[in-house]
Amino acid sequence: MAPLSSAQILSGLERILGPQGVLTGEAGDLEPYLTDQRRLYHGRALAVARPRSVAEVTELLAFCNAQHISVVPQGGNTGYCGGATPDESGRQILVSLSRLNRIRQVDPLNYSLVAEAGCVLARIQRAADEALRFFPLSLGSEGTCQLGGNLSTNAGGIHVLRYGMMRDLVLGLEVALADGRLLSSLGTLRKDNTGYDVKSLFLGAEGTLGIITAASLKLFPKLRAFATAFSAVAEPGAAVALLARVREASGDRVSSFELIPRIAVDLTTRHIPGVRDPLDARHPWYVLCELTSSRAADPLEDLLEQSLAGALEEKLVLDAAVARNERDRAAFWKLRETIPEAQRLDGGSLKHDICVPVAAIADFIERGARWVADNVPEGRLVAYGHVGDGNLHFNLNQAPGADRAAFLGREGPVKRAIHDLVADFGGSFSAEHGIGRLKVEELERYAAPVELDLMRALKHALDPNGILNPGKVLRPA
Ligand code: FAD
Ligand code: 2HG
Ligand code: ZN
Repeated sequence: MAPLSSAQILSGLERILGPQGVLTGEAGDLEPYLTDQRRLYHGRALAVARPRSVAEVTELLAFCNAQHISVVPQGGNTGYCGGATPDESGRQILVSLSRLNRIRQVDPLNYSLVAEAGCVLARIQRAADEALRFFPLSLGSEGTCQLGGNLSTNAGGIHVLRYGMMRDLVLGLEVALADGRLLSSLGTLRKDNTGYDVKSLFLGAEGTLGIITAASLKLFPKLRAFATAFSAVAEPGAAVALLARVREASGDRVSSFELIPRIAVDLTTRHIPGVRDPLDARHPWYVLCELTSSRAADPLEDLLEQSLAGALEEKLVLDAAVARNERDRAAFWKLRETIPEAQRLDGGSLKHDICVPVAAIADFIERGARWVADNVPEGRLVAYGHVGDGNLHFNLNQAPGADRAAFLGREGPVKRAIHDLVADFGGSFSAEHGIGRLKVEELERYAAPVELDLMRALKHALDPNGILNPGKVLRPA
């Protein structure tokens, strides 16, 4: 079969999607789609396809599969691993799901919501809230990232401790397969043990096994009571001990527990307008802890204050500020959520999204920090994140006065040392951001051979022509 010319491919796309559904770059309109959010990759694409219906997605895939044309799905393009960026060939079709963005159903009695892949996460949260329900996935990028991207990266964020990751919030999926068939499994059942859990294959698959078009999601009771504290601790071990204590004392109402180092307070207060240090004195580490409940009258503030008072007495906590109103609470969260932006504004950074058992966090940070101090004089450690899940963003920022290119040039050996240390702890080199293009080699290094064989077999079974996001997660066969 002779390959189609570019003009033939474009006319095939226009036939399926209509002229409005295909961008070709003549007006420079492809640019925002071609660079990943961390600016690690810049790709090219023959066209951006913008389907508006599920039928358009399946037809598009049937066409691309028959013609052996690669497709790269893209949601909000906020991913951290270059998964949504096309390669440099200029032959791939980028499939933007942004126009497939209806909320199909909100069912408060069933505690479920059905939405299409292109829905922005914040819109799903709002729709749940309007129905007096709560959708727990929450990320710094929630105003931009889309459901399809959240599902395909199995996103984590700040509520995993209580509600789990994206995978845990899914009841059903609708997926367009490589050959154009539709897997329609959008049920909202809580129990369904009928054979293999096929839908789970697509969660965290980063667009390499199918294009997700919609999902049915779990909802929870709307949250009506909050207690939030910003506490100083001497070292990460104290944070972990505090978490265990507050979980017990509060009847397990902790929904977020984030570790923040002093350097992150310095970076955010310096670079982000309106961010202030909530405490008077400087301390080495902080914890942002939030308790929540669906009962407005739950005495969460009392529970939190009692726990903190005991911890202060025992010097487990050195100082603490409790949010007295929604403004305080928003200010604490702003400090936490803008750490990535402050890091970016401060210069080059090397990022490691790692996970170790919660109980091993302190030991890991101590060994990792020592290695960084001894081996990377041009970098400074900025280790923060979802400590309640054992997930740290063990990042390094360029030290003041260091040469950006020289610092970024250390990426390979730094990554190797940190990920090897993570492996020593039985941890994960990718806790919540996925593999994309960035971590293909890491997966090959750290995954068990049997696991890699199974992944390759699944990829071949579901995408025999290798058209779905090739080169992401797995090296092309
Ligand atoms: P994209 O970047 O567009 O795509 C991500 C991957 O999914 C790509 O491989 C793409 O091909 C694939 N994909 C997209 N849509 C589909 C679809 N419909 N079907 C099949 N494949 C698809 N992540 C966390 O987990 N936790 C955090 O706390 C967090 N905080 C962040 C904070 C900031 C400021 C930023 C910028 C990012 C953060 N992220 C976080 C990373 C990112 O927001 C998440 O990975 C998010 O889930 C990506 O969604 P997206 O729509 O932007 O996906
Ligand atoms: C967060 O938790 C995100 O803020 C981004 O996952 C982490 O930039 C990072 O390393
Ligand atoms: Zn994170």
